[in-house]
Amino acid sequence: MPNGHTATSEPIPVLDLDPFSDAFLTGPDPYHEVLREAGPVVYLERYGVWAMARYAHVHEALRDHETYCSSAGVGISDFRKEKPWRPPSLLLEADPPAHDRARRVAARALPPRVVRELRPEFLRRAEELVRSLLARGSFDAVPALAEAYPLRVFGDAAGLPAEGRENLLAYGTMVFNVFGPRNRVFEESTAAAEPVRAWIAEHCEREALSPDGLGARIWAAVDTGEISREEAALLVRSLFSAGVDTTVSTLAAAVLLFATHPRQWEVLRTDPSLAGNALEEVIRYASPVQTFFRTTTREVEVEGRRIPAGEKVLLFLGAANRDPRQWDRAGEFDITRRIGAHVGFGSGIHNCVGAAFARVEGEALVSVLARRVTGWESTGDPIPRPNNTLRAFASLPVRIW
Ligand code: PQP
Repeated sequence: MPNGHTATSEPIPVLDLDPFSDAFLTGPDPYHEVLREAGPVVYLERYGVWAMARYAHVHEALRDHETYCSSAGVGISDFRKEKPWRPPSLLLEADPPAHDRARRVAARALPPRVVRELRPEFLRRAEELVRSLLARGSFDAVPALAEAYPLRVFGDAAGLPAEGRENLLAYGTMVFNVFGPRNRVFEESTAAAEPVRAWIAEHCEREALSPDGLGARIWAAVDTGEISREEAALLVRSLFSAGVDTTVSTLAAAVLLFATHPRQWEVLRTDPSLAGNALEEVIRYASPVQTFFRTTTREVEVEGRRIPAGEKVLLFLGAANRDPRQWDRAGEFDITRRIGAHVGFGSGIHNCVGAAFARVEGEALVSVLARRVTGWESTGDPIPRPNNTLRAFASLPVRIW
């Protein structure tokens, strides 16, 4: 339990808020404000975890990996007390020095040159997709755009066969739900992904991957003796866990924002070179990855509030990215703003290793949309899809012209 009032420690508000309830997950923004305004640190009594929602403290915790470690898991489950549901990720659920070796191998699979060289292919696929969507006029942007494009371009880049790659969706949805508590979405997505787990495991193997893709680039580190075969398969698993649901959520958020901010669309259409900044603003504003946990390795003080050692701390990236202490008009979607260092891709040693890939992938599609699509409208209610980590959508009916 948090400290009460003592001479050396500020009180920490105890909240009964459930950040994994359907209400919170499908409409987090007002709750984020409550969390930010409650104080630098709060205690969530329902789960027995601590939480931070202001930019400065989330940013500081992300950068202080020695105090706020990842090896006890970056979900609510404490790997020191509970058996992980799968062998821990060598990247995400690791601390230095083990983390750094895996990170080097992953980073080498996605160097700037490789990402740059993928852009023409991303643009071709984006053109192809947008042409077919314009011909349809009305469609559900979740399957038809937000899922279709990453499955195609990420699946191809990773080196996956066309057949079965949609399995990445159910797998990713489970991965991101399992960072949360055992609630309905945890249980349902775990059951839904059960039938695809064997396919995922098989496609982490070298023989299942094309010899020129990102998966093969990870496997190449086995030949140099840097990693074992088991480690290569686990790193490819990271690629599959991370590569699709994140960008699907980002593109769904982009569609909803464009459809509901016609003046912003007009600005982008007039100057498609703003596509990169527009995508960045979508990521700041929507924070497709909403939260991650860390675990304290020592007692730590945050503005005079004490968090004991060995505690789970929930970092609200999404709340931090709209902290009015950090941005003017933080709650406004403005594709022309100077965005600066949002934490949508994390920060510090665990910052997103796929960020450059995701940015080029997203920017290619947004720039093609900007050049081809005159306008958007919602033709039905957006249907959120509650997920314990992602801001996600089940359905976004739209019309484009
Ligand atoms: C947001 C790694 C990264 C990427 C893994 C894993 C899972 C998810 C993510 C989250 N991730 N962007 O399993 O190693």
